[in-house]
Amino acid sequence: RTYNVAILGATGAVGTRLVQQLEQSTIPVASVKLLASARSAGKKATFKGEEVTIEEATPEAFVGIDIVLASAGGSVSKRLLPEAVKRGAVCIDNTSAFRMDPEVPLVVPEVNPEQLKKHHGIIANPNCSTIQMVVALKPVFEKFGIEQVIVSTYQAASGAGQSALNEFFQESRDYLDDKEMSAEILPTASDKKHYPLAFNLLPQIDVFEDEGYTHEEWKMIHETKKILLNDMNATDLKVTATCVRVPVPISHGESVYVQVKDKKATAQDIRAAIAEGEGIVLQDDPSQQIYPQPLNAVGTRETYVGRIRPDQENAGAFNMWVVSDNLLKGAAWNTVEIAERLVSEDLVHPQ
Ligand code: A2P
Ligand code: 11C
Repeated sequence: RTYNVAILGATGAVGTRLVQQLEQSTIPVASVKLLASARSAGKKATFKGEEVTIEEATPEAFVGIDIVLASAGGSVSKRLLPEAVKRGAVCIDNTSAFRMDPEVPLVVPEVNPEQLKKHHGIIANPNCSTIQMVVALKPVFEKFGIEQVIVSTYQAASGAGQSALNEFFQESRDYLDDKEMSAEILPTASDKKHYPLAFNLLPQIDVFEDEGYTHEEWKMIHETKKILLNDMNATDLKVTATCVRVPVPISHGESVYVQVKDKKATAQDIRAAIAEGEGIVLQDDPSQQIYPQPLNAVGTRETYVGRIRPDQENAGAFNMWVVSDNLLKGAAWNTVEIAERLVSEDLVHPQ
């Protein structure tokens, strides 16, 4: 059979890539509908060489749609995805709107594909920084068990959307032209103060929550537990995070410190397990200065892992460096990959 697909937020940084990834996917697409705000209605885009007119996203727009790929912000998802489900669609949502709902599977296909069977119409795509970390950790978790993860992120500007990316480019030009930089979006549109990212580092992604953690850090902690242990508050896996925005356009980097349960595991064991992990490319050869870099990851679907080394003062603990395209594996590709699995396992319209 074939499927009618709608992309919600089709003009955004992730949305335009959802269109691309769907074009390249194995899904037999009967028709595609591109939805955005009223501001974009009437603009033109293309799908597989055919012109498609962008439409305003309304509840009626989902009539006849089988699969919705959504990336138009949390409030839009909260308002429109239940309407799409009512009209018979399965929705894969890139926002954080439904991720912590116990009824909603939070899925990375390489890590917990079994959760897809439990969906009731909405499947959540995790946060980009969580996705690449759990892809890298999955083979380590399976073979050696994990007690604790301590992660520091180096997150690209595009994680905050197309307008944040444009703001970062403008600041960079202004700085080099000796002009004053002006910031109106980053660190986050939802907070009061704004600072330039160009030639800077911003240790704030999203708004502040309890105990001085940002919401991005909170997501990395609780999403990781939900994906690996199916319990967002699991206590037998400790996770802590520091999330930093860096002046890089696309692809997040992460310094991941992992303490495994099997204290006999060596760095070579960890490297061998990661080398075989699904969706991972090992780039780890210090003698040849080979390690993952954001520039090289852009436009690819894989997660790159390198700099794997033991903590020399703590048996069973390892450092590694993880890089992935935040807009593809972190968002558009993970979403389309979920849709491919739903199609191949006949889970689009479960009985
Ligand atoms: P539009 O371009 O019409 O504003 P990004 O994540 O890059 O900021 O993109 C956000 C996406 O969400 C865009 O496609 C944007 O469309 C869309 N969007 C924003 N607000 C709404 C809304 N109220 N209804 C539908 N789509 C929206
Ligand atoms: C960022 N990780 O880099 C965020 C973007 O929960 O889907 C993705 C936010 C989310 O700003």
